[in-house]
Amino acid sequence: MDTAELLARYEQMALIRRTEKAAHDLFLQGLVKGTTHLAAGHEAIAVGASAALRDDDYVFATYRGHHHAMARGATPEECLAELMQRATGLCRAKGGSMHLTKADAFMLGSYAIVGAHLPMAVGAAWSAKLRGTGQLAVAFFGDGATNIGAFHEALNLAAVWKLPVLFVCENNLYMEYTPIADVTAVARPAADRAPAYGIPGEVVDGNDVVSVQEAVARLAGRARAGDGPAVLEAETYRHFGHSRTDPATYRPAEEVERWLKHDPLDIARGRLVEAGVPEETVTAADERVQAVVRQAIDAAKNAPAPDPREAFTDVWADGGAAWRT
Ligand SMILES: Cc1ncc(C[n+]2csc(CCOP(=O)(O)OP(=O)(O)O)c2C)c(N)n1
Repeated sequence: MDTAELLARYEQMALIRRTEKAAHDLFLQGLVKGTTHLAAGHEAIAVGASAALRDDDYVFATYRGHHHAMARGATPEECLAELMQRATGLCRAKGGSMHLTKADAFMLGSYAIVGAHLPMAVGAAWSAKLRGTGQLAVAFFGDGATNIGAFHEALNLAAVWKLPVLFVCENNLYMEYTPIADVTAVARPAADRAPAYGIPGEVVDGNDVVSVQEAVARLAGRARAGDGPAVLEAETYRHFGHSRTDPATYRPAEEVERWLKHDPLDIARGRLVEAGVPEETVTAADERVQAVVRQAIDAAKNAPAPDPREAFTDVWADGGAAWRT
């Protein structure tokens, strides 16, 4: 990856980080209702993977999905406005934090039922294979999803039909509050299960955007060539608690400290400096990001609430005609 590309990845990760921080602050101000599952710490997985995909590849995420929506082109303003239930939100205030969706960029949603979207990604991959479009489907999910039946059903069918689908596990060591290691029979909850279905399972440093991009590019190339699905387990750590109300006191202090030192932004910044990019160039990227997010916060705060007459638009594929009659 050349330095211009790496700088672009850094800037996109920094944009996600700042937007997540803004979401956190806006929640504390009472402007974001419901809850939020922030992806601060997970940025390199979304940014690295997205850079390795085609624009028309399908992406499916979990309720911890702000980073995936943004990696596929959603703006901080659209995301924050959605979290604040504004008419200008990404889903016109009908999705909220847990359901960010950008269908026009083939990002087919964020799902709150753990594991539920893995079979959907398999369906999208099956459709792409039948239509011969060369598209891939990628499902991003947490380590906890690997103990859900849908994970195993999805891997099995994807392998049987040799579908162009990637299963990317964001292993942040914890489910809600439970360490994944306490409830899983194998050390690598996603990668160690893949061989049982005859598909490759790899582990990657999920905080290193370069490693993630390279791994996804390789596995995507393989899947597109007709060699079938793969599992990629990306090791990472969340900077906040599971959701807004969780202070995450169950995590050992030394573990938190170790992972905070292995920050995706620091790693990318280190790579840039090592490659000879001046510190000021990186700082200028940080400043651009700050300005964009500041403007996004203002715009979202000033945006109107949705018109109640739009309550039933964009809800059914047929506009609701069948349901109403
Ligand atoms: C089928 C199902 N069971 C339980 C829950 C409640 N729940 C929400 S998030 C979560 C933890 C999932 O952890 P993981 O898959 O590791 O993802 P992370 O939150 O760490 O990103 C649980 C159990 C749910 N949403 N869906």
